[in-house]
Amino acid sequence: MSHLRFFTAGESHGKALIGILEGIPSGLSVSTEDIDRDLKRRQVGYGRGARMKIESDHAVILAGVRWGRTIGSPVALYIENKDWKNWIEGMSPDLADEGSIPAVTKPRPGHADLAGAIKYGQHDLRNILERSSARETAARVALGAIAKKFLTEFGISIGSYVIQIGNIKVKQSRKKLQSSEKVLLSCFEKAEKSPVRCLDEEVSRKMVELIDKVTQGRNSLGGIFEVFVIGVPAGLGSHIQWDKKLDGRVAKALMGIQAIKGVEIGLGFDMAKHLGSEVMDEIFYRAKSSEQRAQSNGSQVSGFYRKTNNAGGIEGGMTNGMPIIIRIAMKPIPTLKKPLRSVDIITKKPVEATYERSDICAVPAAGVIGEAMVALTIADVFLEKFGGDSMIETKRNYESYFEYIRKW
Ligand code: EPS
Repeated sequence: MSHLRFFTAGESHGKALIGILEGIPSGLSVSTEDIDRDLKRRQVGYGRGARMKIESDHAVILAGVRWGRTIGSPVALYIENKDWKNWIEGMSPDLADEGSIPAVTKPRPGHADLAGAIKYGQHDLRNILERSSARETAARVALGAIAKKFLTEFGISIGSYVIQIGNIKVKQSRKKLQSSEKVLLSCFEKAEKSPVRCLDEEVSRKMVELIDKVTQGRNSLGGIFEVFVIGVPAGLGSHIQWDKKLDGRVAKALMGIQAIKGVEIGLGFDMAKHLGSEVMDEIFYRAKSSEQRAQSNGSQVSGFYRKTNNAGGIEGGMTNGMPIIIRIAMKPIPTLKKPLRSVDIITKKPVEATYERSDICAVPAAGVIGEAMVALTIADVFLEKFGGDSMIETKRNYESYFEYIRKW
């Protein structure tokens, strides 16, 4: 991140999760309701385990916001872990509580357990699994909600929807999904009503059935979701250096979410099998009246336009003014009731891997986490381009660029 910085702290069954976000200009309206809305969206979703019945996530703002507005200092917040009351001695920072619960010694294949234990010299896997747990993503979603709020001030919105769980997938053509802001928003609205955040009602029903079946079989499921960004002006990110390219930055942010194994932008891997003439988004121009230009949003203000969006809104590491479309693959959750073979880290004898209470499928929640990571990344490149220590200053800089783009 070049303009924004953020950190999270906290263990899954510790007292709380903490998030700190630095770099948001002063004067942005922020309320706990804005944050809690996304925290709630992250918690629901068919396939979640018993833990979500215990938690009801709520952000408490500790710093950086006064009388409803940011003041330019780091925004700090915490989210209480309600389950902590069952772990007071087990997760205690006090030496006197050492040994109050047995050590976890049977690493779960696919989890951070074994590699983390070797790396950090730990003989109780709890010292690894507590932080590698996806519980941490609640703090990222809370910070991402602030980034979303910031982007909304510039007409930029972010959403997501699930397109696959296990082998059940939507049949919608990629072309249709990628070209229109209206289609994307309607997919999002449908997904918000689905128990699995899927854009198709019939497919949602089949996904729920599959989750039930897999729960019976004591197994777990992964899937695929898409995150989109609309209203972005052309010119965020840059072609001039590898680490300034927006596609790379977005992919890094998304790959940093627990269990994410792949990220595609636009047509992604499918592009490889096509001829160049089939997948490049041809360029057209339509002269616009000053009235039409005034009504256009950030992405459509110039006269240039495309009829397709195979690039997923990013060319040469920069936004091109089309919606940004990212497809993300999540592996099945590695914590399984069905015993998997492992080796005890103390005795070195073959054992069945530990079963820690877990989710069966967290793809619907992962979409909301993806939105947060994309929001933080886009807010970062936005501030890189427009700067500003106060919202007034950032808006002035943005509007001057907007005026400039109108002349294209
Ligand atoms: C997780 C295991 C489960 C999930 C957790 C991630 O927690 P527990 O072990 O307490 O049942 O519910 O996700 C969350 C708590 C959350 O808020 O998303 C894991 O091992 O990664």
